[in-house]
Amino acid sequence: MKTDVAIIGAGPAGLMLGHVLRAAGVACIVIERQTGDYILSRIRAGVLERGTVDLMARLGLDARLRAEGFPHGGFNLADGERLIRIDVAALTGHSVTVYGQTELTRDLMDAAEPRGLEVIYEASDVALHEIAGDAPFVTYTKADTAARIDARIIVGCDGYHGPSRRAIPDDVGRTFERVYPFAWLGILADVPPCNHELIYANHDRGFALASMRSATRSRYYVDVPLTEKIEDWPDERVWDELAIRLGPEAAAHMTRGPALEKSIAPLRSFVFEPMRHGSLMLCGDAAHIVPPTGAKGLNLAASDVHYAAEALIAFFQKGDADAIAGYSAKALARVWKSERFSWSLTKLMHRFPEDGAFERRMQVAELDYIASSEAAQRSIAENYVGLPT
Ligand code: RFL
Ligand code: PHB
Repeated sequence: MKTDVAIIGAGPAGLMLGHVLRAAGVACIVIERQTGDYILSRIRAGVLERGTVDLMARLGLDARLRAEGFPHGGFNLADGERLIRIDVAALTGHSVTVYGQTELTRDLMDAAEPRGLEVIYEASDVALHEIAGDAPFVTYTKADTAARIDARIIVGCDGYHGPSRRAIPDDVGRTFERVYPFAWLGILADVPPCNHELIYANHDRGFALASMRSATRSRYYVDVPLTEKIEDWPDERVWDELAIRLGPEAAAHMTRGPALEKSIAPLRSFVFEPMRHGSLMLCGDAAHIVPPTGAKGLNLAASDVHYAAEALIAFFQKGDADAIAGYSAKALARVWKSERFSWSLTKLMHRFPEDGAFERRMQVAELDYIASSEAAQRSIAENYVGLPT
C-alpha cells in the first residue's frame, strides 16, 4: 500500500490528525494495535480546552460534544478550610468543556468510515523504517499476514509506549523526566456529581479531585503511594477517603455508588526533543506526558495535531518543506508551557513524602496568595482554559 501520511496509533491524536488531513485532501492511513472497543474502554481525561473544542468544530464533529458536554466557567481549589473559586470565564472570557476522552474518541471513530478515513485495527509488530530519508515505510502483521505501507511522512501518535519515539536514534533525541512519588486512584460511578464544578483538594491526608462526566456520572481521584494495590481499595474505602479529603461541604453532597471502573495511574512529567526527525513527526503522548493535575494531556495532543496538520497541509499542497522542519520548535514551545502548569499545580496540590514543614508553609502561602490576588487567579485561569496555539 502507498499513502502520503502513515499515522501510527488511533487514540485521540491519531484520529484527529487523520480527520484533519482527510478533510484537506491529504491521503493518510491510520494503523492501530488494539481493537476500537479496547480503545473506548480506557477511561482517561475529562476536560477539553477551547482549542480542542474548536478543532472538533472545524471537523464538523462537535454536535454531540455541544449537546452532551458541559461548559464550565470555573473550578475550585480546596485547601482544607475553604474553596478558592477560579472564575475562568470572567478572567479569560472563555470556558472549558467537560466531555470525556472516551466520548470524543467515539465521535472520531464513528466518523471515520463515513468520511473515508482508513483505520487498520489489530495491527501487530508495527515497525518504522528509513525515517531518516524521504521514503519511509511502516511494516506490520494483520491476521498472520505481513503488510507494508510506503509513505512520504510517518506521524507517531502511538502514546508513551509506542514504537515511534524509539525509532529516533539515541544520539539525536533527548528526554526530560520527572517521576512523582505517588499515583492517582480513579473511580468512575453512576452517581450525580457532588459539586457543579471540579474541586482539586490539598488535604492533610493527601490530594483529591471531584470531577464528572455528566449529570449522572462522576469521576473522582485520590492520590496514593506508588506501592498501593487496587485490591486494597474496596469502593467504600475510596468513598470514605474522598469524603475526608474533599471536606464536609462536598462530602454532604457526595452520593456513593458501585465503581464502574477503578484504576491506579502513576504520575509523570516527560518530554522528548525533538518532535521531528527526518520524515517522522511525533504527536501527543508519544512525545510528552503531563501529570493529570490541570487536565492537559489530551489537550496537548490536540494542539500538536493542530501544528502537525498545518505543516503537513502546507507541505503536500504547496511543497513547503520548511513547515515540516519548523514543527518541532513550534509544538515544543506550547508543550513546555503546559508541562510547567501541570507540574506547578501538581506541586501545589499534593503532599510530597520528602517535603518538610517549610515546603508545606510554601503551599499554604501560595494558596493564600491565590485566594487574595486576581492577578494570580488570572494566571491560573489563562493556563487552565488553554494558551493560544
Ligand atoms: P493514546 O491515547 O495513548 O493513544 C495512542 C494509541 O496508539 C496505540 N499504539 C499503537 N498502535 C500501533 N502499534 C503500536 N505498537 C502501538 N502502541 C500503541 C495505542 O493502542 C493507542 O490507541 O495517546 P494520544 O492519542 O497521544 O492521546 C493522549 C491522551 O490519551 C493522554 O494525554 C491523556 O489521556 C492523558 N491522561 C489523562 N489526561 C488528562 O488530561 N486527564 C486524565 O484524567 C488523564 N488520565 C491519562 C489518564 C493517561 C493514561 N495513560 C496514558 C496510561 C490516565 C491514564 C491511565
Ligand atoms: C477527569 O475528569 O478525569 C479529570 C478532570 C480534571 C483533571 C484530571 C482528570 O485535572
